[in-house]
Amino acid sequence: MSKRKVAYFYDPCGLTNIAADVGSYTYGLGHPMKPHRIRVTHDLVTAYDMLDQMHVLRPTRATAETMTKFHTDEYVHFLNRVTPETAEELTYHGTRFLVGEDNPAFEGVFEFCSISAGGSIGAAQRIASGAADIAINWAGGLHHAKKREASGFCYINDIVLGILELLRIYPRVLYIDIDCHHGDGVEEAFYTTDRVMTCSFHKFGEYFPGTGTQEDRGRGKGKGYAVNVPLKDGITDESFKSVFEPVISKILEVFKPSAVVLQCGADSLAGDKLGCFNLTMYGHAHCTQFLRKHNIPLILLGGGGYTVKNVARTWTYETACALGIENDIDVNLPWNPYFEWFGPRYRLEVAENNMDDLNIKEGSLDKVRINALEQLRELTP
Ligand code: ZLS
Ligand code: CA
Ligand code: ZN
Repeated sequence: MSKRKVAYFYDPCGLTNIAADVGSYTYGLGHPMKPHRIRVTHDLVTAYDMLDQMHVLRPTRATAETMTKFHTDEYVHFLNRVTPETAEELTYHGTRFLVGEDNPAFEGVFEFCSISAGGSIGAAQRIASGAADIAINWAGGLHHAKKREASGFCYINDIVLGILELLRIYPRVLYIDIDCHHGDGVEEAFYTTDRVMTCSFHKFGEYFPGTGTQEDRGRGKGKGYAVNVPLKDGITDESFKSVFEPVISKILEVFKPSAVVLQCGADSLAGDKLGCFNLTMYGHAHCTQFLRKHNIPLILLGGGGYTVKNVARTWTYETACALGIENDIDVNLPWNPYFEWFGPRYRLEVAENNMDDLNIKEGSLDKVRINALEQLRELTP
């Protein structure tokens, strides 16, 4: 397999004036979203000696003005001034931009968003200029953020901002989302255009955010260009591949994207704290490998993922997949600053567990696959 030019975005200097990185931000004690996982991933990527095989770039932080390419001025302005102390006052004296405990006004929230969005915009620019074939931003992938509202741990939609940057150059962009949750914010942003196809695989049924049925297909010019693959608990590597491969192959055939953005949310892995799927690291990374093989400019983004050591394992392995060196990786973990977290086995893999795959009951996965392929067939030129 031929080499690819890989750009890897990582901010080593978060929380201005404190010697720390993007992993230093915290949503607060007991919150499942832990930016620290970005640092653990980075330390593992470093320990595997991958840094000198790619362009390691510090993202230019996205400014408030850049964020308004998608978000409203009022919302960005609010986010830029809110602090843990003023959150209540700002919220109840006007519009409710942050709702509930999912999206706290944590210390440095705006800075955190500017790093996440800056990385995804930078990735898009690096791809569009031809300087990279694959660009990676594990601090991105925050797919629930809306034009005028934070949602589901997401404040600024780095993905939408990255895709808008790609659309300056490319006629068509494909967005694929393998996070266990529905990619609602990205779907909504491009719901009425035929220049962006969105395809989300997600748990559906009594699960956040509750959207993403196969009847939701886009509107107007965008009709048919939103693809949803609703799944049930316990999906295995084999089941997932049996729907991912035919659906994505068909999309590549009918849509012919000029660039692909893959949101690699790691809460679809077995054993995730919030997720309910049963994918191993290999099943998850298969999506990256499958897209790399097609040789279309590719952006890899993070997203969910709440069992930190498994997130780090998988995004590290996927970084190796981007480089095409996954077969040379030693599955016995090298020494790294978080080595003891990875016991008792100290191995790279994420193993599956023994939960039932509810997708293979009553042919439900077959129905979902057939529906999606039928939708795509209608787009055939
Ligand atoms: O896709 O289910 C919900 C909304 C609620 C239940 C939880 N309460 C706190 C608010 C109201 C209906 N929210 C989900 C959001 C999941 C976002 C996934 C993001 C992504 O992976 C992309 C990054 C949810 N699930 C679990 C929690 N929230 C949750 C669990 C535990 C806690 C602690 C902190 C906060 C309040 C107590 C919280 C949220
Ligand atoms: Ca998804
Ligand atoms: Zn998620």
